[in-house]
Amino acid sequence: MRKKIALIGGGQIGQILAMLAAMKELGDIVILDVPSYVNVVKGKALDLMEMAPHGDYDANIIATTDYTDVTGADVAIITAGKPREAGMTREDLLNVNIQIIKEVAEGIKKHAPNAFCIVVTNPLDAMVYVFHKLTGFPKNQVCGMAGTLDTARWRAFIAMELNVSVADVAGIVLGGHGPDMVPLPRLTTVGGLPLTELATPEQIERLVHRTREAGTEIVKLFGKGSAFFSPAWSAIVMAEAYLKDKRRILPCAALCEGEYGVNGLFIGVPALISAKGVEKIIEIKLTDEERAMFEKTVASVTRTVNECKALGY
Ligand code: TXD
Repeated sequence: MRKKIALIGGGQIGQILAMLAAMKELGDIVILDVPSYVNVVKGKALDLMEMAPHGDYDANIIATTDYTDVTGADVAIITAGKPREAGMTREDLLNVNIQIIKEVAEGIKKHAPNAFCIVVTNPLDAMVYVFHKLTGFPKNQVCGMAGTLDTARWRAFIAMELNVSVADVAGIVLGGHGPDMVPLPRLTTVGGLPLTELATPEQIERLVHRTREAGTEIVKLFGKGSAFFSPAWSAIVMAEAYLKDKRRILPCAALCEGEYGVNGLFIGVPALISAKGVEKIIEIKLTDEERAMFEKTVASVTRTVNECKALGY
């Protein structure tokens, strides 16, 4: 029997998720959206069914408003919520998106209690905290997608700057999904060689800054709405790691209980993703400077999570 992928939200990211999940034959796909938009999403589902003959995949793709249709899903990717408009911070979305996450958590808890859940909705680190709290799912079953995207952006900018293949750029970005995320130049390599020897400190500083502001750079260009191709691919990489037990090490917003000195907070850390979900958080020693930056992003995420707590979550 095919696996079942529940996509909660069939907007910009949701539609690309559906296309990629189909093209990778991850399973059958159910896209759930609100009544006022579901006909559009039904159209997207049908369009993707009609793409199958040339896309060379077998998958049943439907759209619905009804959580009973996600019953037994193996994976749930949650993009339901509002995206940013130019001039907005991710935190400006909190009040509206927290209500949406509440509804989604109830639906998934009731109908797909075994799904590996990947939250994408912003403000990411706080929304995954709320989703986990409301579902009560084990911590390995819930994570947030941000670090995988932030790392993709970091790698892409380095490849563009040095004019080399992105395939040869390896690195990691830790911390919350915001302007104080922590790219780690010390641990970044290009063809196995240290970035710190291939780029000047000024170049690295520029790359760090561009990565931190990458989401905002795109929001400014769009005016309304945010990035969708790269976020979708990043979430699919995480879903695939789980479904195929690939044992990938990916930066994810995972629940830290002492790791990196963080307690009770979801924040971007290197995680081993396997058929067990977030099998473990991998800890490494940070330099004093890296630790100071990490503490700053922890403080930002703590502030946003405290806002959720003040609202009763
Ligand atoms: O790295 C990351 N985590 C992110 C996060 C990178 C980029 C964008 N990120 C956030 O993802 C963004 O700030 C938003 O909060 C979400 C989704 O972004 P997207 O661009 O896909 O937004 P859309 O196009 O508005 O799609 C959201 C869909 C839309 O179809 C709504 O009708 C639907 O969500 N929606 C719902 N679906 C189900 N249930 C409820 N309650 C609901 N409310 C809205």
